[in-house]
Amino acid sequence: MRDVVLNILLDNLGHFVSGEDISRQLGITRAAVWKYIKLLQSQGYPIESSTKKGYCLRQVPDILDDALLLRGLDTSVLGRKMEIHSSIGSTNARAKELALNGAPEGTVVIADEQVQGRGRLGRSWISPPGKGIWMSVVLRPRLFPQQASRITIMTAVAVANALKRSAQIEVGIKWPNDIVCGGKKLCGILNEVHAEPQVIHYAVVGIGLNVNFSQEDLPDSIKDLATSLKIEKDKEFCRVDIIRAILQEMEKSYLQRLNNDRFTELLKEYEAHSVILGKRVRVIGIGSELSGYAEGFGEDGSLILRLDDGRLETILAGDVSIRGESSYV
Ligand code: BT5
Repeated sequence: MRDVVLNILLDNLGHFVSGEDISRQLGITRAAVWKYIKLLQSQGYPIESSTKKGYCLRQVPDILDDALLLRGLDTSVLGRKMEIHSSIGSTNARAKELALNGAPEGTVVIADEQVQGRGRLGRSWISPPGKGIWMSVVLRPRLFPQQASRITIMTAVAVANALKRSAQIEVGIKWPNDIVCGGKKLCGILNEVHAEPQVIHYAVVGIGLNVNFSQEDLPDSIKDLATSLKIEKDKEFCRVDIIRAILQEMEKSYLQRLNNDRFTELLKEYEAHSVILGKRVRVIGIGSELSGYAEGFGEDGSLILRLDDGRLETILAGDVSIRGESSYV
């Protein structure tokens, strides 16, 4: 009932609806309507009430609420089952737990805050409340384990397209798992796969996207390398709009472009966004480092590197980091 009241207010955003209209539509008393209005107000919805005119939702607040998220979400798989937490250790850890227990493909876990947000190789991901999108999606792709990097590629392209559509921002992709803007890291992707030699049981793809951090909000450890939508566009964004766009873009690619010939098309889009293609880069692995020109990307999501002696080396995404010759990109 609370969600229905919210939806009526959203349908009339910026306008008053009388308590009587709402009570008639829902078949509940005006006192009951008032109870839901008070509940919504206490949850952060800026609802104005007037004895004469009724109730008016002034604007859509930046609240992670499934009723808001599901409004206009036209996916058939991704986000059809959703868990939203105000605070959690890591959404990837939670999504893996759900996947192991048989959660359906497309299950999404979102948190306002992560207290143990994770990057790759045990690195940590800074995820304070209200500042970003910390989200994980359970997938059950029909891919061979050695093609698992395709999931990261698909997700990076989806995030880039979604940001263009919902935040009017052009971003670049830094292989294997970063989305960058102005040479700084805006978003990181963590793709964790549970597989046997021939089959992927599930993949959990985590997206950490900095949204409403101002420069002063960034902790010292990342202030020189990270950016946010707010820093880049000089305004705050409503996270649900961006989450919705990401899920829609991801689903399109996931269902149509991951397995078949159309992956080549996806790879072309990925290359068009790449900030390292044709550039000289350093590939830093565990205990090793290689330099060369980023010449292209393979069908399995690998990086093809032209070494100084002319040989081509194929680098799997796994556990490597990329740096420009003297900087992050
Ligand atoms: C990544 O790792 O870039 C993957 C990050 C994935 C985070 C999401 S949030 C939802 C889901 N749940 C999780 O627990 N994780 C996923 P990596 O390439 O290893 O980069 C990690 C490095 O990025 C750190 O060592 C820092 O230097 C930097 N970093 C940490 N927090 C950051 C932030 N908020 N913005 C930009 N850079 C950050």
